[in-house]
Amino acid sequence: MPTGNPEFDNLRIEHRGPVTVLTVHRPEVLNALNRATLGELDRFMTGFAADAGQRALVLTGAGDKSFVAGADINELAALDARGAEAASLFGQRVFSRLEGSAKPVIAAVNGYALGGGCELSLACHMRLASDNAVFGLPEVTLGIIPGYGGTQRLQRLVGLGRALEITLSARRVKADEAERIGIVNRIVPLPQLLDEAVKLAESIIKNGPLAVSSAIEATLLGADVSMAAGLQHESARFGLLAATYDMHEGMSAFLEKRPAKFEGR
Ligand code: CO8
Repeated sequence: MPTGNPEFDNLRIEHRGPVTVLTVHRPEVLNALNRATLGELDRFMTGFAADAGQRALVLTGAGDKSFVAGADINELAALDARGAEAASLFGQRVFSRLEGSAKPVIAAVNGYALGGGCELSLACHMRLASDNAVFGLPEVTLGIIPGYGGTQRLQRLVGLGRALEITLSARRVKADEAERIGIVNRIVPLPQLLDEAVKLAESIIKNGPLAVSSAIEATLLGADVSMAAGLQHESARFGLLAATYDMHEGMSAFLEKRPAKFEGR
């Protein structure tokens, strides 16, 4: 069970061995993200990155109806131009910390992932969705645009035309369509969602941690740079990994027909 943590009002943390399950917990507003919650997420990421015992993150929302129903509209309604830009930049920075995590980050989308909630899921490395999950970017219905990276990340997953259609029409995308067009990796029945996300995390972290973090970094870089630059980075990383204990351990273990014991060095 996720437990309260005196450090955080709106986040619940559960450690399942080396996998952290982080639950956004504002059920009275379907887990909408206010400034305080974003600040907590920012602080959480600092601790998570530094905690060598925690190797992967699963992110979900409290309850069985909503992952995160967006930025908190009560706060958005009070923003002026300067405050809105600052709020957008702050949220982008926090979400980029998730995306930039050297440890895998998996969204377990358990219902509504709308606006900032959809953008939060897009900043995760992978997305599993429950069968009742609903994605969408309804910002234009409020006279704004996605401000937490949605205009950039959705198109990278589904392509320009689909991203524009979803953003401009503000229509809701149910789980089956989200899977078909590549927003989510897999649909899982709601009662099994969290266990499946943790299992996926476990299947990743049994591999060499330096290799996993390098693969995350090289793959994400590839979304932003030319093929030539991406390939060059891949080779450089490949070279660095060849100098690690873990590479020798991984290869030796294969040749000796035993499981590898990676040490992250
Ligand atoms: N913000 C604040 N409160 C919310 C939010 C939200 N995003 N979503 C739901 N709530 C509240 C409701 O107001 C309601 O409160 P109350 O009980 O006091 O009336 C409670 O949660 C339960 O919600 P509903 O009664 O509406 O539940 P329904 O099952 O009828 O509907 C929906 C669920 C469809 C999810 C509906 O609540 C809804 O449409 N919510 C808003 C979704 C939305 O528009 N999200 C996008 C917000 S804009 C955004 O995210 C911008 C991100 C970028 C910002 C960058 C700069 C800061």
